[in-house]
Amino acid sequence: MKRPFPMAVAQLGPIHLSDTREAVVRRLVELLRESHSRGAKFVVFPELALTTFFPRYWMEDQEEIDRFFEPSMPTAATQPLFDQARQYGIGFYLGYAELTPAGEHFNTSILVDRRGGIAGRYRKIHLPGHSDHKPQAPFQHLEKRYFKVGNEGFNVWRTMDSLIGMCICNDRRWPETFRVMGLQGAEVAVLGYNTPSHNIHWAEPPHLRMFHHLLLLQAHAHQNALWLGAAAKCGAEDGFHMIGGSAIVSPTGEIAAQACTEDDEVIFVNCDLALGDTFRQHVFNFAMHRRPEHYRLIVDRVGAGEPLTK
Ligand code: CDV
Repeated sequence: MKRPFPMAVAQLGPIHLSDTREAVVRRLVELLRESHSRGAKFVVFPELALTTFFPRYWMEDQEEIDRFFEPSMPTAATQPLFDQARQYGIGFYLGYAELTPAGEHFNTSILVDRRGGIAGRYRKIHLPGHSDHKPQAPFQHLEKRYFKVGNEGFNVWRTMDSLIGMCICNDRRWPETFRVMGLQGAEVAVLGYNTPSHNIHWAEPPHLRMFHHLLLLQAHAHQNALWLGAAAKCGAEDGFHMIGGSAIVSPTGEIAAQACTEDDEVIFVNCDLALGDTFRQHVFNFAMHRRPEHYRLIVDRVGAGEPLTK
């Protein structure tokens, strides 16, 4: 029997330094309206969806840095998004920069249920980039400077008739992100990303950014038998270009929908969660086929200082 999970991914085009939160939220509400008109019951927005990708800028003044952070959620500026989503009966994933009451800074995402309640929170674990100033580089990637490493793990939430896991951007490059979700029975994994087209650390051919992005989504979705929704913020923000390629990937590993612009764009799939059940019962039946005790043998040999090569 089919188990429909109608999911939209709402890609964002550039957000410039001069754009206000209010203007950005109006764009998010418009994307929500289009998702609703296409039948979506859940929408995935990007990482740091309320501001420009500010880790590209070196800043020293903490007040200046904190202007990119949200001290609570919803804020006055984001309330219209929560209100409209509740009216439509749509849940969503939203990425933003979180400033806690204790003064900690995280790169965070939340799951908001169809009644407008916050059902889950994730704080980014795999922070990329550097913490020092690289004045010779064309731009900075200062996530290690502006954020603390997430301290709440990779969880899966039972909400909106599904089991949903969250991660953020660079987390999608690591197999353990999705395996930890898969081991908890995740049926859907969602993520937002800001992926600069150019690598400031080495002369990576630019086409590899999109190739690896899609390769990873497809492999993780299939190996963990889940639907995956990935939303980009993309295009040139004040001249700094980031890839698009927002996608919805099926547990078969196939791309069911993919954005074709670098602008605000909605893609939609009426995902059938039962398709994931099929893979979980057969090829990716973890209890039946996984042999962690054999991986343990290797870990023990490393611990005992034994050479691993024969
Ligand atoms: N925002 C990110 O986490 N970006 C990384 C870049 C730096 C490689 C990414 O994985 O897309």
